[in-house]
Amino acid sequence: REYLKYASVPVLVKPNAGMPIIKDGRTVYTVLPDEFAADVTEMLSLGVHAAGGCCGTAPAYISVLKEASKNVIPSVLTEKNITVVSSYTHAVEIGRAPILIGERINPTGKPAFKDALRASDMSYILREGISESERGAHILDVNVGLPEIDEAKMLTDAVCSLQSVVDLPLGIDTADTAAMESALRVYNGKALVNSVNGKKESLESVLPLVKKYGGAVIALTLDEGGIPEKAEDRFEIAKAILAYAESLGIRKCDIIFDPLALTVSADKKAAKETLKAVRMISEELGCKTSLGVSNVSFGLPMRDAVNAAFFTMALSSGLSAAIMNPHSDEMMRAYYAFCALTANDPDFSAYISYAEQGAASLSRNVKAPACGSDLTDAIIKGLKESAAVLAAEALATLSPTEIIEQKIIPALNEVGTGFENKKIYLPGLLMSAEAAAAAFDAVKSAIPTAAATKCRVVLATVKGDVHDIGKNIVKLMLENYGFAVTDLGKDVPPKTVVSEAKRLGASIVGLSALMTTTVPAMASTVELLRKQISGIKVMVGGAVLTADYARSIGADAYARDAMEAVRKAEEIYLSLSK
Ligand code: B1M
Repeated sequence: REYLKYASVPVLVKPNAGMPIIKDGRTVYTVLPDEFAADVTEMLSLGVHAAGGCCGTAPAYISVLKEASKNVIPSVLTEKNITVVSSYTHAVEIGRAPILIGERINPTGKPAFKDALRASDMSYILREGISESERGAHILDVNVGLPEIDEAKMLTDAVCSLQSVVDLPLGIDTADTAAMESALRVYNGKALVNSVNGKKESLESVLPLVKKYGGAVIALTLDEGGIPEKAEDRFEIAKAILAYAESLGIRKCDIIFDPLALTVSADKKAAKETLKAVRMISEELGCKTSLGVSNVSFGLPMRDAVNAAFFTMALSSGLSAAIMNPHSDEMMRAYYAFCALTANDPDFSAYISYAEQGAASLSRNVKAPACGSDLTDAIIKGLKESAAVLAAEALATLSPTEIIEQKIIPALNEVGTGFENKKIYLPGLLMSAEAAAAAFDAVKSAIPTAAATKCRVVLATVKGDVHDIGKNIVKLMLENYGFAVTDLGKDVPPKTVVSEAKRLGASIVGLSALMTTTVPAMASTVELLRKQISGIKVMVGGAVLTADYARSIGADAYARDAMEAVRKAEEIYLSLSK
């Protein structure tokens, strides 16, 4: 129902035969053909345009579905005419409640940001993005233009990194169309393109990209003649841009006009003309509007006060979105008050929450709540460089093992829970894993290495499983206690474990598995080891394992954590030396 409400394109469904479950070591599906056909036929009746079957369905499912749905009349596709931009996981509609576009990822007038760009310091950009999102921005404008850097590369890297740690849609803000195209190619979702204007060159270079990659575009009402003084003339430029965009097949709802806020101290009528243009474009042209609000106050003291007043006036004139600084309390107050007064915040919950908790309350768009120490927080937020620096700093007060146990593992547990509860998605999980690995690398070097005087251990994460952070910690601890360790890596087939253990003459094989779905691969690896290497000792571990399960698959030892892995390996080593 939700998809159909918004989609102007055909909706196709291809469901599984239910959720998979593991039974006797095999993946099985519990929904039967009749039940499957009934559910999918209902979806077709609601307006889904085509359907099929994915995992767990067999030809019988499709035959029954075909028969059950034969009288459903295919629905007619309708144009929904809503302005939406989206990230990988979230859509933001422009044109209902006013939308805040965070302006802070922009080097203009910020020497520290410029230095960060010159040093390719992505953490700086990620921190800005996270903090804007914590302050309540709905979309993040991303501008990394600096003459002396490769803007296409920097913009593309910034978009890739930001969309992994923040789930807000991004505005791709550049005057360089090569950079724009490169960033649009990697963008996951429907971007806000910032911007096109009425000049022929801009129309002909930007709008084809919007058509090709999809997106909503901010269109500035200026052309070869500059910015017209009068609202009526800006309105004419808007009409011309719209006509050109429509001739390329871009939908009217995907053009958001920015009639340009000019500096009021230089021209006292500037604000009034802009507000008039906002009204004309929204009422007469029926299009959405946006403004870079803060331009209005250049040259004046107490700029935030002027900005906030102008922002409120623009919202009253029909403004749909503003590019603004979410860290400005005056702007945020104006925004929440406006929403409360115009029934855009019907139960006043956003207003009251802002009033009660201020900045702290506005973490709703961040992929995970802030928590614990800075290192823990950096890992949760997926800030790789910061995590490495903070881990190295933490060595001043904590031992490497304490950092791993008290900071890194709790952060990963928090991220894992967020992932399970669908508050964090896979890109976020990956960024956090990378940040954890960077922190781990930073503390690793502080652990003294011992000479390998004990027996050889071959370690592997089992086939089908790519989780190796825990196994890497186990490796480090075993080495630290004098074992000679060969790490076969992750996703290792049973045959490779056996052949390498044989080739290296290992006394102990250590296997790690983190998922219920890969535990059977651990059982088959143990089975093969038992068949092919007599006397080999097997130790297993990983979050999903239990001592009982370890026994049931014939392992010699189970270890809950890395320290226990060392103790169990020492017991085995002593028993072998006797
Ligand atoms: Co994924 N993941 N993950 N993941 N991931 C889990 C395991 C999960 C529990 C998250 C969740 O849903 N809550 C879930 C598994 C559910 C289940 O089966 N019960 C899950 C899933 C579903 C997935 C994917 C399928 C997601 C997807 O694609 N839709 C996918 C699977 C890919 C695959 O393997 N085929 C996936 C991918 C990933 C990343 C790549 C993003 C990343 C891994 C990066 C990497 O390892 N290089 C990742 C991460 C980071 C996690 C969580 C968040 C953290 C795992 C971790 O590193 N923990 C995890 C949730 C969680 O565990 N809280 C989760 C810290 C580590 C130190 O602990 O590994 O347990 P651990 O190791 C401990 C002990 O267990 C023990 O000692 C270690 C140190 O104390 N130990 C041993 C471990 N091995 C041992 C071996 C021994 C002895 C002790 O002897 C040899």
